[in-house]
Amino acid sequence: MTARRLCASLLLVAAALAGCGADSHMAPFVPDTTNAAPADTVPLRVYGDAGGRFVGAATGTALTMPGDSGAQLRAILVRQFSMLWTGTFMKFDYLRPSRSVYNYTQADSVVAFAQRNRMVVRGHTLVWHQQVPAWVLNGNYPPDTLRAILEEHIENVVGHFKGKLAAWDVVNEAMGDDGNLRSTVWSAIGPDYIEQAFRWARAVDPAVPLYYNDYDIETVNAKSDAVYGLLSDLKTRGVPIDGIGFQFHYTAQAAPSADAIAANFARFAALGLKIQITEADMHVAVQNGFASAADLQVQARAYRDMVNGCLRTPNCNAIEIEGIYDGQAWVSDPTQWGAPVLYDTRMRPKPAYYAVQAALAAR
Ligand code: 9MR
Repeated sequence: MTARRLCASLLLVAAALAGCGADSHMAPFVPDTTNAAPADTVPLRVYGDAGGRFVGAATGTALTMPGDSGAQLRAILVRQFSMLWTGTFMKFDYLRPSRSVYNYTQADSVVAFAQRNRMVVRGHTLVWHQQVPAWVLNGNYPPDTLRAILEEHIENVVGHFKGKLAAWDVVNEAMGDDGNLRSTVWSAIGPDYIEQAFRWARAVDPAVPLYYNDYDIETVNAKSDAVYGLLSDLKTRGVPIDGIGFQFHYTAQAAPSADAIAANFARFAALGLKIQITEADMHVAVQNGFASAADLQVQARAYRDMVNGCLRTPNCNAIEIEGIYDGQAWVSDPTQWGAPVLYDTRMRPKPAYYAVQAALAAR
């Protein structure tokens, strides 16, 4: 057992050993993951639980992957994480092959898996400009009918999962990259479609926390200013919004500092919003599928800073990664970028894993 792992184990049984966590936090990231197995480490969810924060992952196809690989992936998922993200299974086109058909099979199996394993589920997402089915896009519906379609969707879906989710991403990526609201199929309903979506969701489930979720808003910038203005207005007018999700899709080299994250989070927290990190991935350059050891250290620091940004924000209650292992994670351009999450293609913990673990332990 390395000094670091001994230290982590001691933390599990004696959280009072505060200096132990601090040492882990200050030490350089351990690069020797070659022989490490997930069972050697204190699970991330243990540290998350101790700090009152969920640590989550996107399931991908982990629940159905066959053979030893599938079993290993599910073992990592259950052991390390306390929150699941359903990826595509709760998106509009997936749930609604036609106006009259609701297909809950896959999403229900993720929720059941989570319940069996003492995990919570983030619902994602009710209103998004992508993955809108052709029957909506090409339906040439007048605004009132489109409004009715969205309202009945939210009623049915939120009702189906009532009492079973820890969060709903009610509206996803409504803000354009230029800081103006996107023009989408849903904007034809009228400028109030965002607030109505929150109201319709709240009417069906009074308890589930309702989130706005977006990317490129993790630090103070023109887009986050615009989202701040939007959510500030919603809060002022009593629209039932509980939180904001920050996606955290970055190339590791360009990822923000903990200070920059915490400063931005603070202003949203001051609106009374809960905060979650919802889809984190930190891409690094890859050649023939491999990242350099130096880049994996940069990536580890980027993850550390992200976790610390959350830990410095009392309202930040979840850190979720968009994938479990590098063999199955979303990558914007796989020819140049990759290796974005905490476990490598052979399901071994990477420096980024240890960085997240150390940061959570040192909270
Ligand atoms: O990571 C998700 C990937 O598994 C899905 O195939 C893809 C299409 O459903 O969506 C990815 O998630 C997106 C998320 O829903 C919204 N933010 C951007 C994410 C990456 O495109």
